[in-house]
Amino acid sequence: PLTEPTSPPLPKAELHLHIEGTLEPGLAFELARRNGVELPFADEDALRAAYSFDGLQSFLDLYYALMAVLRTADDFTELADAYLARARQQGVRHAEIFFDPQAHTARGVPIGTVIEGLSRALDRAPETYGISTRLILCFLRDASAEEALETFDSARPYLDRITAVGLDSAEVGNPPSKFREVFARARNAGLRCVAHAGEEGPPSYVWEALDVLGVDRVDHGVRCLEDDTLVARLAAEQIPLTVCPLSNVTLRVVDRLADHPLPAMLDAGLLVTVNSDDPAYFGGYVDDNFRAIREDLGLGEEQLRTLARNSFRASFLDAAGRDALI
Ligand code: ES4
Ligand code: ZN
Repeated sequence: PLTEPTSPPLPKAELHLHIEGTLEPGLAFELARRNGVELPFADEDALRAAYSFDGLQSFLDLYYALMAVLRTADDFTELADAYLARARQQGVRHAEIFFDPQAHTARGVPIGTVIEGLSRALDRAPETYGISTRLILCFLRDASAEEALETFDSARPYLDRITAVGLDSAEVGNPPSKFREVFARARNAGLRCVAHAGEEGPPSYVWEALDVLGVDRVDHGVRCLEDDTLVARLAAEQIPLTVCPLSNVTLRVVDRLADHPLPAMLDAGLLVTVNSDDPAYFGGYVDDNFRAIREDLGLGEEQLRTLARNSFRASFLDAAGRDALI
């Protein structure tokens, strides 16, 4: 046959997913209308035409502009529900979901509105979609360390719904060490820690994420390959890396998917997972990433199964929860 027989997507966990990055143009315009927010685009097609990025910052500019339409708890519930419905179709059984409270509080939306709204969708996700979830509160690394501390303190009433803290936004010039104190505070409160590092930033940022922040996982981390000692450390300790292939192509971390270092990372013995990052912006959800790497990197079924199994191993589920899903 000319086409592969279609098989159901592999069951998997998604560990690197910004909920604000799942805002599709259709929902953005619907919420804009409902909330009386003026968007600087005439229609959905004009918005889609703006989805052309030359690096992380050009994407972030649009990402923060579009989330102006998210105002009420219901908006966040709808956003998360739309993601979960699509995730189920992509084989997702467990999702550890980032959110950026500072991107909302800066616009006058209280952190409680964000967390309550998201929680309403996540709480019913096991029954509605067969997906278990965790929430990861991310600090914006291009804001001050002081603001991150204030954000963490404002989240204290909600910590029973937060599994981990993370670090995202503009990487270069904002090393992990800037956030030593807030990560120490989060760990003292019993939270796990992750951080974006080695996406656009150098290997030294991955070292800092490990040694200064004490992260349990590294988000992206693809630039670790520039430092053999770092690769050896990540492999020896089996520290998970949440890699996002279509994101890396869209944001020009790699020139073409065929050049992506994922196969080299697997060969180096790294605990790699495949994720979608900001799927509304980067051309696909998580199984779309799996299908793209199968086609363009020539990965076989065995390697794809390893990547799916890794996603559960790298999750914050306990051993029993993991075993139930693998
Ligand atoms: C992000 Cl791809 C990426 N990198 C860093 N921060 C982010 N926030 C949302 N998507
Ligand atoms: Zn990300």
